[in-house]
Amino acid sequence: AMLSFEKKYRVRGGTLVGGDLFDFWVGPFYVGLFGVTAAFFTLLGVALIVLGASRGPTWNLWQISIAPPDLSYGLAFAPLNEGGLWQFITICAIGAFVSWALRQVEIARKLGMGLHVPFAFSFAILAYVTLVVFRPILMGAWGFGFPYGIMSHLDWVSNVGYQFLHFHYNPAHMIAISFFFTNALALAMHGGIILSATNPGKGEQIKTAEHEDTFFRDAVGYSIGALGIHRLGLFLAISAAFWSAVCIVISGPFWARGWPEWWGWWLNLPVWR
Ligand code: BCL
Ligand code: UQ2
Repeated sequence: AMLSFEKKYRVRGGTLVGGDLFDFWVGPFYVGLFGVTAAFFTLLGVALIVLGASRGPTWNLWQISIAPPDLSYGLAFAPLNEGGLWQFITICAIGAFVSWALRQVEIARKLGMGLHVPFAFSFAILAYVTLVVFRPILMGAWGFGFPYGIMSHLDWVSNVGYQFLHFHYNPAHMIAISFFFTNALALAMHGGIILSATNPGKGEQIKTAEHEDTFFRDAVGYSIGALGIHRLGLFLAISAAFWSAVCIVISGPFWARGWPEWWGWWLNLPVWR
């Protein structure tokens, strides 16, 4: 069923390409050209994953893994069974993610809204593309991408981490983690204050923005404000993804030794020497 306000907003236009061709809805979902391309890449990608699993040694969901080509293939196409599937699946994944972002743009344009959501999602895509395209290209082989599997991708993260001896010493990794944690703090504070203000005691009135401001001024001497907290949250979340992309793209292309050693610049400052 359609919600009472939905009909009013189901207007034509706002499409980037394709004009009116796919400008319609299926149930609650807006379609658009990019809905079609997103569905296409998703279905094809998932089918290729199932094909890869069928050629693998197990149907155990946790152990299924589709690996990138051996490093010896460099940046060439590999045979399907030797990483070629991974290459096609990667193309499908990027096709689906980018389609999804462009569909968000079309919906936002249709509604006359800002492009903040697709802008934010593009940072998640950036992190993914950095892992499976930019870094492998900079390193000279698709084999530097991570394998598509639940346990296998964890093994990859652990292995790559230990190749750099102690990944916690990667300065961009430090910044990324700090943004992730601060983001959790900010969302916990925000979710907490909103629920506390909208769930007053029995018989009491719902509390106002001034109550929220006053709570934080009493508690920590400062309130960032109702609009401010959303700007802060978006900034923290985007920064977390951005610095994640930075931390992995510099590991190898920029710094090929252990990360603890990178901090030699500090010990070598003239002040100490
Ligand atoms: Mg580390 C990376 C935190 C310990 C080695 N590490 C990361 C970062 C993050 C992090 C900063 C991963 C997030 C990310 O990239 O998001 N690491 C972290 C923390 C600790 C930690 C908090 C900790 O100890 C408390 N790391 C270690 C130890 C090392 C180590 C010391 C291993 C021994 N770490 C590494 C390595 C890497 C990281 C190696 C990385 O490569 C990774 C990183 O920075 O990657 C960029 C970005 C988000 C994405 C990539 C997701 C993209 C999503 C796409 C666009 C959409 C998906 C849609 C989906 C399929 C659809 C689902 C449909 C559903 C129905 C809804
Ligand atoms: C706030 C405010 C909100 C909020 C939150 C705050 C009324 C409803 C959570 C408090 C935020 C502060 C003090 C900034 C914290 C900074 C960091 C880096 C975590 O003031 O306005 O709106 O939800």
